[in-house]
Amino acid sequence: MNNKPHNKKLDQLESHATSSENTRLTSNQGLRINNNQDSLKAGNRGPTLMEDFFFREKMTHFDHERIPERVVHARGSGAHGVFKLNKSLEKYTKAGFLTEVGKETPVFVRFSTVAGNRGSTDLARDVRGFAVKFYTDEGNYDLVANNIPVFFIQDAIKFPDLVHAVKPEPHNEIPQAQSAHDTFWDFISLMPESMHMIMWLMSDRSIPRSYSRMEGFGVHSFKFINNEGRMHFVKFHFKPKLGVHSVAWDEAQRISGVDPDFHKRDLWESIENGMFPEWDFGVQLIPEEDEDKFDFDLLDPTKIVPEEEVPVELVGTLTLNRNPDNFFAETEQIAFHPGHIVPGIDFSKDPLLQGRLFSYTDTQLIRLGGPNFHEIPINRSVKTVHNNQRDGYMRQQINKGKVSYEPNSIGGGCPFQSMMSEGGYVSHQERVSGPKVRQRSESFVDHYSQAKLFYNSQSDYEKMHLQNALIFELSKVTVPAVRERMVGQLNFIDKALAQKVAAEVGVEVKELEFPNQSLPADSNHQDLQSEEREAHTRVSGALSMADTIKDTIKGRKIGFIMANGVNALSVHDLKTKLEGENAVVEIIGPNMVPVTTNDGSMLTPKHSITSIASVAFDALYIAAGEDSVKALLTAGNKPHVLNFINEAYKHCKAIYFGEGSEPFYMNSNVSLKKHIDPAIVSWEDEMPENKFIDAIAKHRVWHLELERNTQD
Ligand code: HDE
Repeated sequence: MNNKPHNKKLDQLESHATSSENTRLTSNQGLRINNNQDSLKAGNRGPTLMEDFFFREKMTHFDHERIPERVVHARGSGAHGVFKLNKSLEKYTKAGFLTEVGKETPVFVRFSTVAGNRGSTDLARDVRGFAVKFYTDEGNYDLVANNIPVFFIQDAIKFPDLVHAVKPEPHNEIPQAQSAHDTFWDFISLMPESMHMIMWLMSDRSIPRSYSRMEGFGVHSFKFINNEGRMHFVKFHFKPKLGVHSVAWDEAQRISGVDPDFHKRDLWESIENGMFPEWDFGVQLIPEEDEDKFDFDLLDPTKIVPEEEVPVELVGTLTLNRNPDNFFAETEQIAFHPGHIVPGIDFSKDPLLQGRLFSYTDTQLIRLGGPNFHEIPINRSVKTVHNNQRDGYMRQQINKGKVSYEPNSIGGGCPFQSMMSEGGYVSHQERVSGPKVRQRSESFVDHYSQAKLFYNSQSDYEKMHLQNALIFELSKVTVPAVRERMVGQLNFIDKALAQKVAAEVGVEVKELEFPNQSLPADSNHQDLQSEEREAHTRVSGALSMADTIKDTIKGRKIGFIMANGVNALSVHDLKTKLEGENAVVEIIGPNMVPVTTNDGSMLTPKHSITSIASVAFDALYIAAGEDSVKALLTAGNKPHVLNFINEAYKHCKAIYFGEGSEPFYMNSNVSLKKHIDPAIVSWEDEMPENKFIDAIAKHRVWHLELERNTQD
């Protein structure tokens, strides 16, 4: 623990940490316990006595171990880290952690899926939460973000409907952690405003390779306020240093069986191995006077501000460098809230954000059991807390004195309010007026242009994946009318896409008309969805993952398949080279017995060929050595090895055939198209190790997916 990073927050947490090393067992009252094996009975075959206080205490505590899981984002993984500011934003905000260059602010980040239960798979097709708690010197600031920059709905009042629709259906609690069912698509097909989000959700963004390879977005427009009181709208971004990468849908489904903790494990292991996940933190800044400059409303959370129109300015680095000591105490008990704010940052009138400002405290009250959740160690601010709030369940603070009100004279008037110049939070003054109405602004009505912008901006293979995802999901919808309505929605986005999906899900493409009940009565919403908007052919490079590939193999996991007699030198050389570039090498043997190499040395497998699958790796090496290959070709091993190779091939991964492994190359699907495939490397290639590394750095050869998966 001593070589682990330290900061103000971690030191504060340390004072709550305990370890049982070299201690004696006690009751919760500190009493030493003499027997933890048998309950107190009337005779050794007799009934248990009521008097057994230790049994009762132990069992009662156990009976109460569970708290309700989060209503959404129940499944999560978290880590500690640090946010470092590289460029001052003083011109725009007075937030201390964003103005002092070089300043390091402790953070805790929790990633999550949204729909599934706490025990569901990491690889669900779903949005990912990306919630960051900054423990700043001015109090906690929470940026409760997602890996998708827009949301399904425009008004918070629709959130319970959305969540009810996506969660397992209430009569039979099926399906778990999946949007592919009737109620979700019924709701979505009736909510044109969700179409932009649906494009993102059906893209591979919703099946990330790891948490460290996804973007984070604040979604709403927030406000920055500087020392002069000037306001800018701001959109927050986290961009992963490793690029944005995803897995294939077929692969995601396999991983859910092979390793449902795939993302949790990856995050944990990367940090334990010192390969700290890192993101650039960036902002898009829009001066107050430019609010109406766009062809969408900045307050509408179903819209992005295209990076071509307002570039993302990178100003800081987020690094996760320490795993929690205890999952429940930290990752589970952390309580985020978009309303945890610091001077220099403020909320916009986005009606989704406004509703969130109510929901998050409310949900913690039931989940964490009362109003003192801010006192749980992981939630404590590093700035000491003083106010007149008192008592309630599980109060930790011991407030001295007899004054718990304000104004007071007995307590010397303490605690004092702070002026703005002393760091007191003052809401940005904005003139707001209007009739009391339940209405949607006309400026929120264009639901398809940005859905189309996203679709247009995808590469061919990304479009194909998106289309296949829609086909997969809608094929699970049992009500034909819902499939048909959904296809009608797609028709507003891309006619060819709608046609393809319709043909596969067995419905016709029909023209849709939608009443939009929330608009003012005199609006003609059909006009607002103008033909011209639907027809545009704009693209935005930043929306395609294909454009984010970085030249690095850091953190990639390479499986070395081998058996006795493997060529020790080849294995050693390749392993050294890959690890030199910060990749992770894991040995896969026929079983868990150490492998004896051709020079007599031993290599210990991390996995056996029957206990893991190629989906757990980014690339494969079929290790050189005739004897090793011969052993892998025996009846017990061959089908497993071939399965590894064929699956990796299907998922467009890099595969390196070491010397002697020709029979595998010839017997697998690889033999069919090797000549055109830069990610298939063999002993015959020039500088095969470099070629292998280059191929891994490109992530996948998705553009060859059709060739790899069609046999002609
Ligand atoms: Fe959340 N959301 N949300 N959300 N959200 C919760 O709070 C809610 C929304 C997000 O790791 C809940 O503590 C409403 C957008 C994350 O602990 C709850 C609306 C974005 C997490 C809640 C939204 C998010 C949550 C459930 C629409 C991206 C996990 C448990 C008005 C900007 C935080 C909890 C963690 C969690 C409400 C929409 C992100 C119920 C009402 C948009 C990352 O309070």
